[in-house]
Amino acid sequence: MSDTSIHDGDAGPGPERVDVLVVGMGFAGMYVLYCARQRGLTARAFEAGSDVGGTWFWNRYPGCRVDVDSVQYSYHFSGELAKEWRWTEKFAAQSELLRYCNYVAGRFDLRRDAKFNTRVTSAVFDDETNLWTLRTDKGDVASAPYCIMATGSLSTPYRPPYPGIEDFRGDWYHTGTWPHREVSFAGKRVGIIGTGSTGIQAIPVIAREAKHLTVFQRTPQYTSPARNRPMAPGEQEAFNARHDDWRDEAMQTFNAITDYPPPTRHHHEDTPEERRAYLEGRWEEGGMPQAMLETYKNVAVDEAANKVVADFVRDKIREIVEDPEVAERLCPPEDLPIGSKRPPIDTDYYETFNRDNVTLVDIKSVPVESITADGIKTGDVEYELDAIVFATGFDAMTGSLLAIDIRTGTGASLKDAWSDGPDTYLGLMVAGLPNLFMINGPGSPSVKANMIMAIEHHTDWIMDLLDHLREHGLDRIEAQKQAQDEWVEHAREVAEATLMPVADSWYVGANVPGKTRVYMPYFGGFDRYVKICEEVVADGYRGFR
Ligand code: N01
Repeated sequence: MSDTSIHDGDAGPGPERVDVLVVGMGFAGMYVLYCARQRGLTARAFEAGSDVGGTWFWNRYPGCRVDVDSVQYSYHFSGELAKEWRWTEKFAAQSELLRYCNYVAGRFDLRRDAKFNTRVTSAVFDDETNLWTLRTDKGDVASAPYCIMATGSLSTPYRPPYPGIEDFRGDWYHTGTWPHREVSFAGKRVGIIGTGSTGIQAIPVIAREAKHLTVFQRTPQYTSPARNRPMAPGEQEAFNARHDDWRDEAMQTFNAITDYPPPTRHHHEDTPEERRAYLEGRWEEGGMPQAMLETYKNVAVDEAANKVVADFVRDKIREIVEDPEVAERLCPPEDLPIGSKRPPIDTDYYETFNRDNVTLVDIKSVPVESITADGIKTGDVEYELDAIVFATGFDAMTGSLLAIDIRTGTGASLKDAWSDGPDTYLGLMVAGLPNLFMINGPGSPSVKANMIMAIEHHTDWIMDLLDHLREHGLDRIEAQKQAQDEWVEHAREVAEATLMPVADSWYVGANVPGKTRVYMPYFGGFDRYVKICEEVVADGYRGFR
């Protein structure tokens, strides 16, 4: 325990006592641990997986890769680290991202304060001692004045409860908990349910290996080419040379990503021919962020602008997919604005449906009825399969937090606080739960930004706050209910001014039956959010008690 720590550690038997408890050892938990140490705080992290990596530890499905440029989807707190690491592809594959996480953990000796293979089951705050106590499924008990939830936004897999899964004689997988061993689909008849970002990455890769792939699609998606490629000679060096400036620049953008110039024109300023030529150019260019959403001004808010881009993608589908019936089935419906579900980018997604060994099944009109011993049954048809892949997503943003019994000794609980939706103040704290912080919580830009930049911003902000408390002899901080209500209202207004909440997406919790429908991420922009957080501090931590 360093002499600058907030609380002295307890010697002797009993619960472990540190300054900061951390839940999760993905990108967020690792950075929290690093920062805590830098500030002279002792910390204990728990992680359910057997090692670091979070999302990149669990999601090992075929085709899994990031869709923010690798050089940007990296830690940026250390220029040294940036110089030491070399990405091999524009959009790194899962295995490379996991190697990076391992490198960072080793480089900063982060595993020392983490316990793996251990799931936190409860977090209880004692109002008298001001201590959070975590309990785990392995019997650990650890206490600290502060608890930081680095549990990830997409880390509780969701699988539809189709009857009969226990009868299935083949193998089945969820993409979010993919086995840590080679899975071979060679010579097999595979069925995949789900065509979100995950399915769209996995389908072309599985189709190349399997004897036959049947794709069960509920909602067709808009996707556009990633145009992934190896890093060019000197590209990493050029990025590193501007690393510090890049970071400043990224902080002033909507999604903490640079090098994708924002649109400069409205769609109605161009003739139909000019639009077509311009959108073709963007399609050829490929990449993120927001893919085709950032082509013309106001595509995210204006129905007419949105339709221009959505129609273009529908035309591309009809152009690429040879069978007109299959093409129509792949076209997203007119009432689904492009971008209202998270826009994926792909490699040969639509082209995959030209393969002889791929079948597309519409499960919106005829839903999956059951899993049988031999496959999947929809209506009168049974599809015989040797393996099933569930690419059915996550109980996003709230699932992992609500899986932990989070409460205070006086009866407040996260479950009650969020019974009508995940209200937070700035996505950082929840009124009634003192000294408990979230990284990338609902109500923060999180999934609408470069997640690593958002992680670093949240963590730095929290660490500065802990310094502030220590400097002022304070040991307790809580979000005020009124400030929280105002933030929730602001976030709601921002989202509802756009077309984003229209879709039945995981952003609004619509993928999980019974979940309250609320647009969970903050869609006001990362730059605006960072500014608001700065103003809150300048106003003496406005809205916190
Ligand atoms: O999950 P999803 P995901 N019956 O929820 C279908 C990030 N990510 O794992 O659209 C039948 O988007 C569902 O159908 P519908 C990224 O943020 C990033 O693909 O609800 N079908 C949909 O097709 C992403 O958005 C990267 O009608 C059901 C699919 O399953 C997030 O993770 C890569 C169903 C689920 O799509 C989640 O993506 C991958 C049911 N009961 C993921 N329930 C990169 O960085 C669900 N579906 C590149």
